[in-house]
Amino acid sequence: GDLWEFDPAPESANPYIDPRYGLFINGKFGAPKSRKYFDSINPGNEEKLTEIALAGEADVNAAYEAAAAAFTPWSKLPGAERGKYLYRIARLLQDRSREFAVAETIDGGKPIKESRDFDLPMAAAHFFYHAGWADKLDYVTPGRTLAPLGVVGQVIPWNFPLLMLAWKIAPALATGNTVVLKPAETTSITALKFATILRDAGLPPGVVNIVTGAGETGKAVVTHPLAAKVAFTGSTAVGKWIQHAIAGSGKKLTLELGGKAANIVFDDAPLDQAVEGIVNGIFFNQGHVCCAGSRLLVQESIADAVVSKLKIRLRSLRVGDPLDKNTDIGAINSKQQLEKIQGLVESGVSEGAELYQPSCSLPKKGFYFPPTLFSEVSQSHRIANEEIFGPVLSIMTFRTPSEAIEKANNTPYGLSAGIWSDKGSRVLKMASELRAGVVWANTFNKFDPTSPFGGFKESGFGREGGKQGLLEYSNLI
Ligand code: TXE
Repeated sequence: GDLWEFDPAPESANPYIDPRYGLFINGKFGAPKSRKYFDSINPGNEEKLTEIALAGEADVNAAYEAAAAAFTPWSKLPGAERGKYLYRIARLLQDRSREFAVAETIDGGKPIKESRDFDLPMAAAHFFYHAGWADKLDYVTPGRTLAPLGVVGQVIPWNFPLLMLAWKIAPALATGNTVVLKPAETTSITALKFATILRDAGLPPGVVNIVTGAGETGKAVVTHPLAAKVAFTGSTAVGKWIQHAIAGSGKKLTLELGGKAANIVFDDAPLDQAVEGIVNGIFFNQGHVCCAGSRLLVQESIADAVVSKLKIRLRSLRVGDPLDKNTDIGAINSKQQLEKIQGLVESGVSEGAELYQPSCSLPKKGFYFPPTLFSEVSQSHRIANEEIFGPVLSIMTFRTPSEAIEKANNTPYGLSAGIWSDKGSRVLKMASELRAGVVWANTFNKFDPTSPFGGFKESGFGREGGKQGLLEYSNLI
């Protein structure tokens, strides 16, 4: 830590990771006023990685004051100047992508091939895309322009730590806002490393402030009087709490919450391609994906064939060391999340669904869970209704398209869905009837900064990405 200015730090366990991280406020790292730190561990082997500052209310307040002071000069910069910073940030992320991918994988448990090939390139792509918008805000809605809101408070989850940061920070900066962001407590490292990129990009102090901690710190971020807007991605329970907590405050709010997406496979689908899509839909990132295809709805006539192909495919998935380039399923992010998955899987067995897990040897240390299928699932089972957020697929069948729609929509969530069919007219009709923010056809888990992402119903509201995402950070004038 060349950035460390206060407390003496212990020895580092990893060359990519500082032994202790402070808070990043007003362009500098510093000790929290609370003087408290918490341990961050590697979920792949349960070893301690680093110590992270626990921001209290006074720290969050200092971050907001820095962001408020930075707002006027930042928002008055010509858009092209703001764009230059975003381009620089994007290029620095590309330059350091290997280091960031390794840190993301050690800290969060996701396979290195995913952090290397997905998280890092997508995070850079979000900064490039929004860099291009910064001087074109007059073109978002012809005849009108976008005015920034002020300071935005952002709280993000642990499943795509750096990518969720990019989804939040890039549009906020492009539109001229300043930021106070809190990463999730189990995955703060890449956000803190990102602060060094901001410094290297020469971003003016206070434009982005990173405060770390758990729920109490999150509460202080979302309820702060200086927050003009709150953007949250996380559990539905916390999203609802935030909505109540800031009701009437005048803060703008976007929520991106949980999901229970249906992947719907018709008998005319290209089956092998569908099986790959189903596997990717539920096992990508250990199933820690809000839009994961966690319910498979398969047409009855092909159900046996699809289930047996899936079982064969599952036997070839490699579960284990997240840093191994061949790993398909890495570590579950935390002990708490592992226990949640185990509990829901037990409920599936006790409620009468049929469990399939290929035999695989899991590492002795670390949080691991094998790829899991449940067939004979009924709509009343907990595993058909609750977000498991793990590598567990619940399989149900349908006979007609209308039955598929009814079952797919039979959930309080509405984030995404997938349709597999050779028939274009069927795909279009289904897509118009599915109550989901994203509908994929003959593919799954495809993302792009140009495409707005967000939910229906209890999956939240507001869109991230595309030009709709810019409107969430602006007043249209
Ligand atoms: O989420 P939390 P948890 C779902 C998934 C998972 C479950 C629980 O089903 O199993 O939620 O995960 C911060 N005010 N998703 O408990 O608590 C917290 O510090 C403000 C789906 O980890 O919602 C973290 O930064 N902030 C989801 C962030 O909220 C608060 C991704 C998310 O943590 C807060 C994550 C409060 N009162 C979990 N309490 C998705 N949509 O992808 C906590 N936080």
